[in-house]
Amino acid sequence: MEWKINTTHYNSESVADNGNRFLIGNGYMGIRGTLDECTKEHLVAVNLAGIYDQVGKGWREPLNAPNPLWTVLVVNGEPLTVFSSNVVSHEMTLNFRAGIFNRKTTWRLNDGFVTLESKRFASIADVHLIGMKYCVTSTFDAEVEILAGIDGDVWDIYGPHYERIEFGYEENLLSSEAFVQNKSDQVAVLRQNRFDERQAYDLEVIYPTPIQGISSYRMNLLKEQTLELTSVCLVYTTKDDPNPLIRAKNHIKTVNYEEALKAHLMAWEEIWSISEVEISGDVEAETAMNYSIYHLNIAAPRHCQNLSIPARALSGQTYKGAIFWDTEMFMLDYFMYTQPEIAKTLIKYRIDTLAGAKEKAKYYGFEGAFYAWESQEGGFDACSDYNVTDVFTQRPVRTYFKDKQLHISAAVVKAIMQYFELTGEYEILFKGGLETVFECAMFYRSTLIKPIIKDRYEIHDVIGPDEYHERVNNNAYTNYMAWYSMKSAIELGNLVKAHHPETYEKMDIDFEISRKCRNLNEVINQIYLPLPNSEHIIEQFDGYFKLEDISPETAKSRLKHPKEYWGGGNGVASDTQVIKQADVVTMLELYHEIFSIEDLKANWEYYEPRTEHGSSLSACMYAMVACRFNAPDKAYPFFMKSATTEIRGGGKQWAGLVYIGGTHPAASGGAWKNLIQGFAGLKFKHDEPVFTPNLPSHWEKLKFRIKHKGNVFNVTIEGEKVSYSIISKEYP
Ligand code: IFM
Repeated sequence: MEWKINTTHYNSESVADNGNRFLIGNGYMGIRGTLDECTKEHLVAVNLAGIYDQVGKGWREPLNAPNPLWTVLVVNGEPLTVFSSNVVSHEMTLNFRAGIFNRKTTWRLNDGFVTLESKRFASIADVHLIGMKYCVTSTFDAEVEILAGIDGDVWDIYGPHYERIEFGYEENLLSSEAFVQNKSDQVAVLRQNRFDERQAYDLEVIYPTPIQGISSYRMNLLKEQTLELTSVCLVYTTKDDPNPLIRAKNHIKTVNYEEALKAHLMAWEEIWSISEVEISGDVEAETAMNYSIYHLNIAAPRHCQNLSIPARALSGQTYKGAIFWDTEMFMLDYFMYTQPEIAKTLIKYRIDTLAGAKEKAKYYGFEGAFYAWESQEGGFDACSDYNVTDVFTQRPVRTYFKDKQLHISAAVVKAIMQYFELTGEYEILFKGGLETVFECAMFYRSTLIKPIIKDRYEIHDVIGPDEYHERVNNNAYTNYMAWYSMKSAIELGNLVKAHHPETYEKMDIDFEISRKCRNLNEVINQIYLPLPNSEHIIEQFDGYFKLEDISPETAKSRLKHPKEYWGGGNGVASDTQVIKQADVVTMLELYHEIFSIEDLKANWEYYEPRTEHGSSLSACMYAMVACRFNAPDKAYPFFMKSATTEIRGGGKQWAGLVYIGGTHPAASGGAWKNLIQGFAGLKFKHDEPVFTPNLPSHWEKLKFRIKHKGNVFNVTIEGEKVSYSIISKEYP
């Protein structure tokens, strides 16, 4: 397969989309796939992980750093950009095996041709570092000027976030220090420019003024010679060091472009040595899947131990750079089975934001921990009470995602349980994991109500994964997840107590909470868990079957405006059985072992035609469940929909004037789940992998690796034949 994507033309309509498709990154930052000469109009962004700001009443969003890659070429006084009318050819490529973005553009001038080739990488080995090489060749003797600087005119959705930016220079080192409005946060960016000294260019340098971070390099370039500029750039923030500029300046003394590139390539090879998948007989699926894995890795935090992956990864400020259930439910498995240390970091983020979740529970009158629907630093819930704007009145619409998606805490429980089950590592439980599970269980306990006329506990007034139906009672997904969370608290508490009684006693867990958790047995046996009816169908929530039964196409035909919101009070889906995304089907995937094949199939067949798949999280759950009832060819189109989400691009980029595009790491993670847990049917039993292969009929062979308790398993599946070997025991 080709480890490259490319485009050979430039047009303004694809700028937003290409920014995502050609994204590079390293978990610390994401750099949108825009060209050297582009500015904020082209949605240039160096998007930073885990550092946020709010301006006035705008949405709180992550910071974009000043852009240290801004470079413009001027030849014989004429600026040459991709927008110039004399472009003869243009190509933009992403090598996603190496995490390298390239561009090559040729212009025709009066005296001949000029070609610019540049490449850049966001080092995955040293996450503060960006490397760039910029080469110019001309077919005639030319006077060349290169403007190379740090662009402080930063693109924001709800900014501007910086009250001022101070620029500086020392020889070939440019610096900028951006000060966040009314806060002590700062972002420091350095750019060190070096020209290849083997060439004689008569270099004249005009250094920048303190209000502008651009150097100008003028030189005479002889025909057929190549001018080569390498830039090493660094980004630090006050999250890394109270004085990020000094830290960056110390760091830059130790780096060199070629060595940095080598380390970056080696780090990517290490990632691929565990992550690469081979699908013989389906090059489209193989390419899309590896490209999806690339996207998961450029978003994965490697530089710290308690950060998570936002719903739009590091592709920009969309969705407020916030963490949703997407991480635990869709992305975690990939990391669990390939780089468990990253899975631990994602979970640690939730453990470390427990205080925020407890505060939220209290605010809404519950006990325990109610995690943020859109979580930022400290567990702050960035979700607005008015997350949608009415297209007709332009007024904000009251939405209930933040207050009613109770299922979010259960995703955290599931992640901790899964991590513990697969690693057997008690340490994470001792260091906050058990307390987090207890607090989530307490939360669900406090959401239970017992109607006087019924002898069971119910959960009312919620939103399930299908966000089009708000404030419903007994959403099957939510009830099962609440039950699971409480059951997990009992089991985990008992386990820790039995195996580590002394540590358990010493743990700083509220005595009353641990007592209540141990006594949850009675409660969980009385929680209402909706069961399949005589036709094997589980009702999504109380009264769902009585709603108007129309198809998503009919709902769509009722729209009076293409961008109208389908859910909420007046939505075209709200009073119908049309759902936004997999809901009952997601629950069935999680608990497929307790349901029959008939149940799985019947619900799939009932709900799929009623699902709009309006979320990129939907298709992979349908693919999973189809594999569970042994219908891989039915699963295949849904798998492909998830796997090709990023490579295909497209999708909605704008809502009115607000940019809503970005990458979809949950779809990538979901596609990986389909491949490994769906088609290959992987499960671990007593530390041994067990497979129930269900490959699509046109696949000849599937090969992949997984890591479990330090062992790396090399797996090959051909038809029903599975073979695997343990190729290394890397970790103790
Ligand atoms: O978490 C999802 C949600 O389920 C549907 N809307 C988008 C969110 C972020 O991906």
